Amino acid sequence: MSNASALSPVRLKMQAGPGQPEPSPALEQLYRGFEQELLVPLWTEIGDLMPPHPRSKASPHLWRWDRLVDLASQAGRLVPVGRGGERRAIALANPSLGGKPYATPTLWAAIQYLMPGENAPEHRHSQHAFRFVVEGEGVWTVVGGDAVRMSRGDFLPQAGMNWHAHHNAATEPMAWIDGLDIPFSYYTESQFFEFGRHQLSPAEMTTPERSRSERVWGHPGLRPVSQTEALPATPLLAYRWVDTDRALTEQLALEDEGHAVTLSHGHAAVRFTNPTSGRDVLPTIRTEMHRLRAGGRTRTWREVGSSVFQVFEGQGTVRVGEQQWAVARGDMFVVPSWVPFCAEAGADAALDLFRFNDAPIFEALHTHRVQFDGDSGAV
Ligand code: 1HN
Repeated sequence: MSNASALSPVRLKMQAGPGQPEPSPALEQLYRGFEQELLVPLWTEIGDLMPPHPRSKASPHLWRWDRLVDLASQAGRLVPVGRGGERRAIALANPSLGGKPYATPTLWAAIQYLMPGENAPEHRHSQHAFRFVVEGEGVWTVVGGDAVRMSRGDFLPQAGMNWHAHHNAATEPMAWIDGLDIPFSYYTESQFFEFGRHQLSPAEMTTPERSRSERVWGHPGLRPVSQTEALPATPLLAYRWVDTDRALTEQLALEDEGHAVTLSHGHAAVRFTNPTSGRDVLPTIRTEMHRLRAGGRTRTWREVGSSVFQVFEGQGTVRVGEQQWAVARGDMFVVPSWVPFCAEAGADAALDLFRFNDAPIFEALHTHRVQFDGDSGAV
């Protein structure tokens, strides 16, 4: 028995406290019996298993863009990209998640770097993904044979099981960020991965201004009458900065004219959506662009699920729980589940924030909640 107990991963401690029995030799023996048979009584665990509200294991944390780019460019010189490693992608590891490459318990976030002329080989996987470009241009991502240009401010979703490769057709290196639901897929043991072809065809290596997907789907409010199905993920492979920027600019201009569609005063926001359904672009990931006027601020809120932000432009201050950071272009930070968040633009310039989160997962499970400061916490 002592041998089996020594090998058991279950470790139970007699504890004093409410709901706990009095320690005694008989209780000690009972607990060793539980350990041996791999049993865990609820009364020792309930506080951790069922807290009154989410208590994230993840920490608020900030990564500075200049450090990310500096290390990624060193990797560009030292580490080849090709079959096996697949991508020169360097993940943000939340300091409280055991050194795993997880920005949050559900989300992967990385900087990816491609040198001039380099190709990241074709593959596909069940994880849903997107790219967001905070600076630079010159890389085309080829999704299902459709070459899609990537430029500053563009958002490029890429749903699970689509073949994809990237190539840098320019003379400069390029960096961008990747977001994927890798940790969620990992915990739920739902991943599939396949290698693709070693080389794309010459037709796929072209560099068109507009992808086929944009020519079909990239017309506001218009869909081809032949395409009536509501797809689970967006078929539009690029959401261009010119459109996102105009939508935010118009919201703030309308506010000035007395027709407010802003989230709160001075805080415009848009969500990237699937044109076949009006829903989120990906089944597991929500993506948005927020703009605060110079001197403006968001309300303070918290919500179920975790977010990753990247500063697209401007300067300001963000607060995540007890942490407060002055932020600038490219900086990335994490807001864990149910931790209060607010942001404030600097006095002289607007602040644009790209954010992604896992809200579609919780909405599908009917467990998503948002609470604004001063509200009671409506579901
Ligand atoms: C992946 O395929 C990409 O295609 C980026 O750019 C990051 C991280 C893990 C697994 C696959 C990409 C990835 C990835």
